[in-house]
Amino acid sequence: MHTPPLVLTIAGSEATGGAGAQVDLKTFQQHGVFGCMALTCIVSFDPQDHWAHRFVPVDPQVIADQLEVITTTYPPEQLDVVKIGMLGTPATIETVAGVLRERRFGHVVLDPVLICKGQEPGAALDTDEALKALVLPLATFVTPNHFETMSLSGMETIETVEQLTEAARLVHERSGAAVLAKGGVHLPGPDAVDVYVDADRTEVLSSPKLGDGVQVAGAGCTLAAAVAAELALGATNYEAAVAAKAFVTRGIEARMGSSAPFDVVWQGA
Ligand code: PXL
Repeated sequence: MHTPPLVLTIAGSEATGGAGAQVDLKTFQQHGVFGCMALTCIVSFDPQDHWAHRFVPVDPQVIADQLEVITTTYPPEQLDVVKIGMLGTPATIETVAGVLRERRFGHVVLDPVLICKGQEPGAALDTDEALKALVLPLATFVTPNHFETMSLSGMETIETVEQLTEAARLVHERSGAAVLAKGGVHLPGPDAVDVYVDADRTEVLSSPKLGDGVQVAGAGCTLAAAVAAELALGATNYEAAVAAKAFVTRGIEARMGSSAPFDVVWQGA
């Protein structure tokens, strides 16, 4: 009998396979980790309307049903790591937060998806506020991108590594979680800089910017999923951050193009 580590993802479907739960499961498999999933919403980009997001939430009762059978099938000693991606509505957030309070996971990796590539910022403030109030305090590891780091820290500008570091510290103080704040392509200079902060250490992680300004979707989902997989394999938070960044960098180097206006990460690199 095989006994691989397990990870649960609570995330949305993105039909083309470039983001969301599809990316999570592929990333888990690639790490030799068994994945299970509670689906929160279904996103279909609209090719007739500039790939805008068409978003349909899953009924909160159906989300609760999925989480009930998953947590009953796999007891805490078997399933101790959860990754949280797109939740999408306050009702979904309340349902998920309720389950997280009941079933205490050792690791709660939160990718605080506030908006997706191409979406207008500020479209759903009540959802953002619910995520900050109900899920952020339960997270043990958070992976905000540039925009999300500004939103979670309250800082209005993040243009330097020092500002990104200060913001990551603020998010750590607010949440108690380990924070991997992603500067990505938003800070000037040749490197994609991320900052890792936990109670004991602050580290700047740099790698060369890739892609000549091409937008690559799914990097955030892949990063957080790789962090969760590494934690399930026994890594520390910091080790997981370093390994996940390397995994995403390889996946962006090997990215896949399509008729969509953005490329996607190849998790199989
Ligand atoms: O990349 C963020 C993201 C997460 N989850 C789903 C998405 C997206 C962006 O498109 O569709 C389901």
